[in-house]
Amino acid sequence: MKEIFGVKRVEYEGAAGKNPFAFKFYDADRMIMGKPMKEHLPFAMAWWHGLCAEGVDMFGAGTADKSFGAQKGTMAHAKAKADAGFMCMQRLGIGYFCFHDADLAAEAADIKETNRRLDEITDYILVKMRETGIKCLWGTANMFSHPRYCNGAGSSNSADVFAFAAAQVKKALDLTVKLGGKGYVFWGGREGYETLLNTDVRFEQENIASLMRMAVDYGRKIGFTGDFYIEPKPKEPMKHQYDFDAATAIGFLRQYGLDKDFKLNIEANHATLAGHTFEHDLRISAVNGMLGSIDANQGDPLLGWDTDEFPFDVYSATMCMYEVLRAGGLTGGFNFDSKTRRPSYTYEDMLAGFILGMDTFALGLIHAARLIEDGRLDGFLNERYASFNSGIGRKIREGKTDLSELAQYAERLGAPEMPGSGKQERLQSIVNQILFGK
Ligand code: XUL
Ligand code: CO
Repeated sequence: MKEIFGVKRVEYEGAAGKNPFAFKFYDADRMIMGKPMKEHLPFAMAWWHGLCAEGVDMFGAGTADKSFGAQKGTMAHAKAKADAGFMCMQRLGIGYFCFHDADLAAEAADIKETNRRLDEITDYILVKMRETGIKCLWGTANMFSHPRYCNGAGSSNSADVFAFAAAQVKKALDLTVKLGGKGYVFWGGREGYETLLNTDVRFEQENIASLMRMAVDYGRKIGFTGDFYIEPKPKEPMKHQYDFDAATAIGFLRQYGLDKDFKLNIEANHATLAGHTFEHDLRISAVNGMLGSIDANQGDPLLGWDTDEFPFDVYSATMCMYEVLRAGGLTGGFNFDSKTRRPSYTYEDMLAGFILGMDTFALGLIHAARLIEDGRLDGFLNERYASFNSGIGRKIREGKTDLSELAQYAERLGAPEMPGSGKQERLQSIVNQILFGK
């Protein structure tokens, strides 16, 4: 394939550089807290947004040409996309990719032919993986675009649709194992409902869990040793989605005994749609031992939908990396489930989007490490809960007291003093100092 990006390799040129096709902050080998940046930040390209998304929106056709010189829907096109994808990842030094089955090759009229196409394209991709050393972060099945999934996949009212979804999951797992993927994702795009008037919620949730259980059983049988992930999202396309946020997904996984095999894939824009910050959902996942992987994008606070922008919010990236570092890193990676804006339709724009996102996360990592090394935030946290280190506080923590003893203690006390200022403004000022001080 001929060069489409017009640059051989995007290199690190430093913060003062003016070259638009150079990293300003992502310096792959720079050591941060004892590890090179590239190990802290295993970046992945999302096949769908990178190679398939043409900028279509509710009001207009695509603006970007993702034919890559081939006729769309053909196997030649599937291969041209793979060529372009590997070229893009190589230019940027991105080590992983993520895919839906439907991203790799066009769906055929029957599943046998679809699967044959998927076998052919993954053979092709495997060769490119061996040539380049690029790996697969995770795979998944698209069980939300086709009209058959209008009522969901695992949550469909139709047993035949459920069976078809199961067949897709089985194949997507085969492909994930074939490509050596580290994870397998369930994003329940249409696993939810529009109105309770036509919905049996318990029935649907049981069926989703049983599809996931079957996926675990099959995956383990064929040698998949990685993590399964739920990617929570509260709404869009459905009005109510069952995997609302991290806490809801964790409750679901525990209820159905899936928590040993599953972790979470947290997407920034999904967390904000749920009314949380990105870092909230990361923290909830981490404290429950379920922080697996990240879909790195950002939303727009002025818009109420999933805009999937390349991340440029350094403050949010810092808070994200603060959570990731404190959690000891990810077992997965940072998948750019991000796309360029509709008016940014050139291949150069595509490269620029990744450069922006990678630089943003590099800055986040640098700042988060400084926040940890600075120690003032942690110091404050230790101090804040210090009343639990001894005396009655310690007894509470160790479960060695009860309501009667605590009531006697309270009577002796008369009234507790104020609990101590939260000092939020001082802490926020520390963050700004770390971000912008020299
Ligand atoms: C949709 C979304 C998906 C998942 C994979 O909002 O994020 O692309 O990441 O199915
Ligand atoms: Co996503």
